[in-house]
Amino acid sequence: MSHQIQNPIITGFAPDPSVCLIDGMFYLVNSSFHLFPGLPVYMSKDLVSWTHIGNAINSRSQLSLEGASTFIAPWDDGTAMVATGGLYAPTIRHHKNTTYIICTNVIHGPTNKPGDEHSEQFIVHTKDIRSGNWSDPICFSFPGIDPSLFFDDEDRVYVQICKTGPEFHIYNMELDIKTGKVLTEPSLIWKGWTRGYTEGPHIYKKDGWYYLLCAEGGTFRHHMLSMARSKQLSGPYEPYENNPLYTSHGSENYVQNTGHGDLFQDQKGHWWVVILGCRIWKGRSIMGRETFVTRVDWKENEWPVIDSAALEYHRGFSNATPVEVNSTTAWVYLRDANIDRYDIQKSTIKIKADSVELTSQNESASFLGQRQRRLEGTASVTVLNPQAQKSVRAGLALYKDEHRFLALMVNFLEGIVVFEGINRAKNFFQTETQNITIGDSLSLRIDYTELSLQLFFKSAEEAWHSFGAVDTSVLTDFDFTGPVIGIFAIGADVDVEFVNFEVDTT
Ligand code: 6LW
Repeated sequence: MSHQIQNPIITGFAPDPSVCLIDGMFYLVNSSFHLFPGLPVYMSKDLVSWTHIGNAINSRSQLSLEGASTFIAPWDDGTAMVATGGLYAPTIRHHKNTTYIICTNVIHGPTNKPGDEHSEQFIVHTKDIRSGNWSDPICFSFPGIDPSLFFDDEDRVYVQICKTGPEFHIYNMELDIKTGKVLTEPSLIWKGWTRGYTEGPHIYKKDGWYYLLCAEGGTFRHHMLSMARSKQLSGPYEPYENNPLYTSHGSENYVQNTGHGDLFQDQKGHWWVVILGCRIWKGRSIMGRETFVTRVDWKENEWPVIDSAALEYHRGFSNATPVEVNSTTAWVYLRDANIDRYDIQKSTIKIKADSVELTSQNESASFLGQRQRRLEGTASVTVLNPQAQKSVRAGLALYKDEHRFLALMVNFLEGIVVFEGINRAKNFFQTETQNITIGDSLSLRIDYTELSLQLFFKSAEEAWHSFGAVDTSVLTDFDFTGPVIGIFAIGADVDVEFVNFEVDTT
């Protein structure tokens, strides 16, 4: 199987992957932060072609993403980390006809500053993962992120989790999975190998050993996978003498920041790992954190060996194809969007505008998007003139969060097209305006490559006018999310009609 692998297997905004095998099919889940629906679930029979089959958080009643705002934490070297709240690293496991996803909702507090956040741990489950129907969350408290589930031979369930705060160490506790009651005092099982940001724990039982896989070093340049093992679930865990198990740190590889991963077996019992990584070229990483897979050689009583070849290819070598999406699973909204304000038909989408701006931290702007899946492509849409004598700005945006987006929009009442680019983490603010011939519609287009975005607009019957270009480095940061391309409507309470919204056309 491995020679067919084209990495990344899930392109664009696909961090913190976790996989399980159910009846011969692989199912994979990623973090989704501030996007609703949350926790996208992908399916594959061969690890090569993947389909986005649904989202484990798909009903407004399951949980609130109101705290999924983003803060910017400046670093000493003048750069900054951009941290978005919401749905962090999930783990998917299948046990006795039920599939479980355990995850953390990170809720940023009113000041939206580092330290003013708390975590809610939750588990959702389904007996039929293909149906897309998931339970309401079963919640429990623990000040941490990246929970994982381990079912032992007697059907007892243990959670491994990274305790946040100053620590970032791995704790273990027994849980009643039906009620969310924590049955044992959480106990520290591993501080990690480098003792810096030990997170993303998963336990695997093999040859009488409990192997504990972790991510370390933080999710950026120093990211890595490390491992420890013990004869008992509760420890003590002895670190692997050749840690890290894998890192791209220090290499010149195209795929960098590799870490946070999950080991799994295929139908024949061969081992694999899914791992997070970023494609970085000329200092730009336009897709954010994505999901890669590679073979693992794991001999009896030994430590796993990660086959790095599939992760260490040159730019342009891999023909990674975007996941297949269907018309219902691909759409995303921001946080607690009121989805009654959107009417999605085949080629026409109506969005009710309101006053919430794209810069809003907790409320949800009227925005409907899809994850950017291709490194190069075109996004376009035609906005129909609402004819109401009310001020509305409507258009196309490449959006990462409330501090970072590039928006191309039309205001028919004022007869202008406006480009607004913002990245507060880089002190980048750009606004440009041009007059248009007011007609029944205006078309907007963004052509993107790894290096730049070219902006265009046109009135009906006219040719495309260039509205300049933006360097993609503007939206490359030390961040958690990835690019979403969407349409939005801001202003008076008016229905805005969009025709032929397309993303990633080539
Ligand atoms: C996640 C942590 C990480 O919780 O980044 O890459 C954090 N690893 O494990 C946010 O996705």
